Amino acid sequence: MDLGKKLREALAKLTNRPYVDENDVKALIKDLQRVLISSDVSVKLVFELSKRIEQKALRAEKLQALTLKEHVMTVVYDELVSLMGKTYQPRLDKHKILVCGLFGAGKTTTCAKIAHYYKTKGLSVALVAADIDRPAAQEQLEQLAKSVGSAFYTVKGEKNAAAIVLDSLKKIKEEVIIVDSAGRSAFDESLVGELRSIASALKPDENYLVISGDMGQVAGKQAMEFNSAVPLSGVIVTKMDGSGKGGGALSAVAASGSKIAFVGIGEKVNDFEVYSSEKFVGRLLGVPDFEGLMEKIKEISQQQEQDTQPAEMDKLTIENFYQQLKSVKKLGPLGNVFSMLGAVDVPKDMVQQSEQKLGKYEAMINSMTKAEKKDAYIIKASPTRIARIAKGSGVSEKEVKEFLSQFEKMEKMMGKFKNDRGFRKKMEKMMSGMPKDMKIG
Ligand SMILES: Nc1nc2c(ncn2[C@@H]2O[C@H](COP(=O)(O)OP(=O)(O)OP(=O)(O)O)[C@@H](O)[C@H]2O)c(=O)[nH]1
Ligand SMILES: [Mg+2]
Repeated sequence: MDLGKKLREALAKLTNRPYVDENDVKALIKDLQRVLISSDVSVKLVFELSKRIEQKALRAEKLQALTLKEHVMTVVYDELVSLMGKTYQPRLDKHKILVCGLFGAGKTTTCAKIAHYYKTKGLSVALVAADIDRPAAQEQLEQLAKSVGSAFYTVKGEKNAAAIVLDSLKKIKEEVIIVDSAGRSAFDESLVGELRSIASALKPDENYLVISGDMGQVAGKQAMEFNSAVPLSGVIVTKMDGSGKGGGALSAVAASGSKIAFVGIGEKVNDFEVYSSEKFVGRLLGVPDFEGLMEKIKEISQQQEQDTQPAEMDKLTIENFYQQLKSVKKLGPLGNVFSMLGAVDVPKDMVQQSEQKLGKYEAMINSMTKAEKKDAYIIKASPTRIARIAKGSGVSEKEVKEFLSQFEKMEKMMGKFKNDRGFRKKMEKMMSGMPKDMKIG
């Protein structure tokens, strides 16, 4: 999604820096504003969001163990999550659902998607075609019902939607009942009248409004209009796969006070998800489990603060490099770590190569003696040591040499930070340099 790429680029500017200060945070906020407004998030919401980010990021107490950078990332994440609404919990018992919306929003497709969702949860499902405007609409739903394996009900030729519902209710034995209704080109009295009469026949437990994500912030106004006519229990935002305005639609619906229940992310029946703002924002930022990752970073840095006496870090040795290597591994798949560190959209094969490389580093280090781990130069000076380590770790001698020269580079980088600003900051610098340094040259 476009919004995601732009957001990741904006955050990368921040995360690529070894340290961040107030100006960096302000620049980030400007970038965020531009990105969000271009995705049709309302200016008012963006303005409120930036004010809160600025306040929290620069003024509020940050958690002890977090650097300013991590703190800012967390604040941005939290604020985006609350901008994009809450996480929905669909009921999993016997119930009746009414699906409404304007022309072409994706109602009929969505009915089939909901049916499929409940089938996979082990419930029996009935689809009811109450779109009386076009015979083709009933056939479309009938086909879809077949493909998801759910029951199908309608009354062919009946021109009263409520009558179709009443007739179907008499026959239906299934646990979840989903009623598809007719759209209109605009929200008007005739639509309201029809929906009210369907609702009084069906007495729905859930009333979902379907809105296409490409409506952008207009989705908020539409949700309010429908909600005042037939109280909604949630909004389903479709076509999130194809729209650069999906973020605008979600934030506007959330701001209108409606819940976002599900999102449609494609044309197929399983291109459908229960809505989770955490998941949505995590994906936008390229870190699916953002909270988990932050949590781990925090734990590791706390641990390291306890473990490391600054004196030990005056010199980088293979031994303490190995400790750091292990810390990086604890953060989880490298792809996630890269995006956290601001290496935006690193190609998959490069992530894989780096994973392999880390694995090889580890094997090589495991084949080194204690003395070698303390002083890498004794390896460099001795072809027999190089040969032994290569053999012991199953890599080529060339790879051992490459590792040593890589190590030397890192050592130099560390030297620049001699006048200690704390171990964690050094490590951070090293880690943010890592994706580049690990390119296989
Ligand atoms: N890419 C994408 N296409 C979707 C999604 N949901 C629905 N569509 C497509 O949107 C078009 C309209 O979908 P329908 O389900 O027929 O919409 P509707 O609201 O029932 O339309 P009317 O009954 O004519 O008002 C179809 O081509 C669907 O395949 C989605 O989440 N992603
Ligand atoms: Mg339809």
